[in-house]
Amino acid sequence: MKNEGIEQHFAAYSAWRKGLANAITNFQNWLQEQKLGDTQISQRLDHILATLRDDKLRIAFVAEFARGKSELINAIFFSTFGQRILPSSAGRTTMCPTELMYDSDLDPALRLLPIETRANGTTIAEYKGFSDEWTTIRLNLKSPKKMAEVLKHIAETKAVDREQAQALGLHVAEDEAEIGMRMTEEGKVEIPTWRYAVINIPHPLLEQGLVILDTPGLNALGAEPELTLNLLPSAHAVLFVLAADAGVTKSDIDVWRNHIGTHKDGANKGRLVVLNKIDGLWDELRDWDEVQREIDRQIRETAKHLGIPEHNIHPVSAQKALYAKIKGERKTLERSRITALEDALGKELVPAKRDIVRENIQDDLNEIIASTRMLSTQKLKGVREHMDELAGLSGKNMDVIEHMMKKVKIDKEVFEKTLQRFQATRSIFAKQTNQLYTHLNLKGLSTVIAETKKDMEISMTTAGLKTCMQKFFTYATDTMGEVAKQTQEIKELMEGVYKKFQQEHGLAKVKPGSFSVMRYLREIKRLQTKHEQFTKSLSMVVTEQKAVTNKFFESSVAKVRAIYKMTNRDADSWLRNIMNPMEAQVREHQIQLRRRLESIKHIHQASDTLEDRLSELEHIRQGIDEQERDLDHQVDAILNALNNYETPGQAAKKSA
Ligand SMILES: Nc1nc2c(ncn2[C@@H]2O[C@H](COP(=O)(O)OP(=O)(O)OP(=O)(O)O)[C@@H](O)[C@H]2O)c(=O)[nH]1
Ligand SMILES: [Mg+2]
Repeated sequence: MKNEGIEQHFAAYSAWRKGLANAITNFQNWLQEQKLGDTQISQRLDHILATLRDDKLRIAFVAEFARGKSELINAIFFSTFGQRILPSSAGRTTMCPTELMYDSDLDPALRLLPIETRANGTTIAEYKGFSDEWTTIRLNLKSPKKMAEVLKHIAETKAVDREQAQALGLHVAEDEAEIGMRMTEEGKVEIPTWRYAVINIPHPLLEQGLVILDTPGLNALGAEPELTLNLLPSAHAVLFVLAADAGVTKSDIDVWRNHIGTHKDGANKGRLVVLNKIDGLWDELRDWDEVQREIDRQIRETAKHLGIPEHNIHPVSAQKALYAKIKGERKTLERSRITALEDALGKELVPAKRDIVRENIQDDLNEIIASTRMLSTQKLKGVREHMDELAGLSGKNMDVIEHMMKKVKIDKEVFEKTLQRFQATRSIFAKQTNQLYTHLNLKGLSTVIAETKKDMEISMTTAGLKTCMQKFFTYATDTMGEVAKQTQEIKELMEGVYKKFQQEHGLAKVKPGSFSVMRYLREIKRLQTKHEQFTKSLSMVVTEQKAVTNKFFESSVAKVRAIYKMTNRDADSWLRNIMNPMEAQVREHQIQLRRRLESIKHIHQASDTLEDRLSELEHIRQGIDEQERDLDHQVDAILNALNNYETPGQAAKKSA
């Protein structure tokens, strides 16, 4: 039995991506045929195509232990294996965050990152680039039984000394009520053997870019800050799982508050609450309606506890759903109510993701289209003016023609002077650009990071640590302020140049776009807030200082570095875009001036008749007209592909 809910949404999304990629490829080919594009535009289109191709969609399962996260993943995605694939059992099972994805360049395998890698402050993301650090175990796709056996490694733990656990930045719980690693009877501490697991496994949805993240319960959630600070916030959907038999406990509320959270501003998109294990309420002695009323009552309670609308809570039985899918029992499948959850997931996840992708490429596409349009408009204008000029010469004597020739020559000279000044501006532009990159220098950032680390290591008090961390965030925020100032200066400089070309030489109006640092600032602010919450929740004793320092570097510092990298990249493309349309226009204007001068010269020397020249120009004009019509078609095709989207429901209605 297939999980039609999500698969259909995903298929619609894939079709959209494919349609858009086709339209863009056609456009790219057409530009080349028409000799309209340049390498700049071609590279940008390649970049858009790569975005569409490598697009990942992340969905995370989060809850206290034993609520049935792993079972739910088995039921929704992996029933086709005919058995339970991810380990799922009573008590704590999944011990490390587990990512399920598919990369066809790699063998199907389970890759495990040892817990000891936590000691040196290197992030999981960084380790992903070093395959030697991981233990890799091949998966035998022909035998689901053997596969399930291999995947049991995810549940492995080991007993170590208290000092060892603390050196890894793991908090040891002193009693049952406290969050942290448990003590064994022998006075040792039980810790996960692995820090992170990646399962590379072929599956229709994973092949299309879906990435599933299974997480361990509360203890391990808090232990890996990268998870809470980066992986969960960047997930396109998060499923929070509760169990009907446990109700909403204090630790459930903790997970909800600290790791998923309710945003007052309605930014709860893609956050779904699942009430699992409703089969516990099925009772042969009660009639079905009564069972439903009991489920409804639990939903009401849960909604009240979490402060969310009732319709956001999805009651299911993961276990019965898995069973029903494997055995093909339609009745049980219906009762498990899994299909409704899958549909809701598809509806939440896919359109939200599509919007993100669309937003990311829309501006770029629009700019490319606009600059292509502008160039062809300018060409047309040039030819028309040229034709008018020549038509005006009809029946005029040699003096007039000579006068005209002089005038065009002067035009050309003035333009060349402006060009020279433009070249001079380029050196100012280069200087300002250098300044911009100095602010964003990664080496400079590394120095600040090293200083912060040193300060934190010698800091004796909690307040001292906090000051160091604050200082670091202030540095990052200030940098963005400088970047904003510098880019504004560059923009003003270019605006001046543009205006000159426009006023003196009739070039098309180009308005250089601004560079906004808003999103980087917001991201830094978000990290800072998250981190402050995180440090507040810690009862800081001296032994934990190293852990706090490590956590800070693993998560926030690594992320700030990533923000710098992103800003650098975005600044690169902004700078290119600010120069590019101007340069294309200047080139075109130069060609036109040369052509005008040439025409008049020929007529003056009587080596060409006016009629010949005019009919030649008419021919050129028709060519541009045709090109513009083609361009309209190309643009229509792209915009249609970009904006038209058929949800599975609409598609079904149409074919009915
Ligand atoms: N009755 C019933 N039991 C379920 C259901 N879903 C899961 N379980 C059981 O609940 C226990 C915990 O399930 P897991 O899938 O391991 O839970 P988890 O949330 O992944 O837990 P951790 O990996 O420890 O964080 C297992 O014994 C499952 O068989 C369900 O829908 N109904
Ligand atoms: Mg689990």
